[in-house]
Amino acid sequence: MATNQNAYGIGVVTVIVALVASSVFYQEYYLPESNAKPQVDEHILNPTGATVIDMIIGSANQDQVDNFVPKLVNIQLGIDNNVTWTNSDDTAHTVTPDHRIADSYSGEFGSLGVVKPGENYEFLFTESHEIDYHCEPHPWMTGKIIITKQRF
Ligand SMILES: [Cu+2]
Repeated sequence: MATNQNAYGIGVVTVIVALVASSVFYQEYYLPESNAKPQVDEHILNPTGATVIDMIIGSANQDQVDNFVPKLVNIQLGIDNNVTWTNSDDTAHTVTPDHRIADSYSGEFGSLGVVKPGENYEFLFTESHEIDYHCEPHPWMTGKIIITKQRF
């Protein structure tokens, strides 16, 4: 009888140890991979370079050809995916996507209000996107950015 109880006790302890071990494994190794919060590569969070798109003087004038300069920008994650729009004009502008777009790390893309003269709008892209955007008060001001993964 005593032997049977000991064997039973060892069985229970074994099950408990197995449960604790699998729970530790789950929390330490499994959860970080499956978490909904995006895990972004360090080199994407801290790219080597930066991209600047200038809203040049005279951008509010419909007859002026250039406004967002450069108008088309190709961006690679880990290189120049931190983008700043500078307003060098004497009029307030916006950076507004033609269609709503959100980066799963940085959130909704687009300036919340206007970017006043001398002010900036900055956004860190962490995923591939192709974005057509414009200025809300001056819809003839348009630009495009294409963000792609780095090719090794
Ligand atoms: Cu504008």
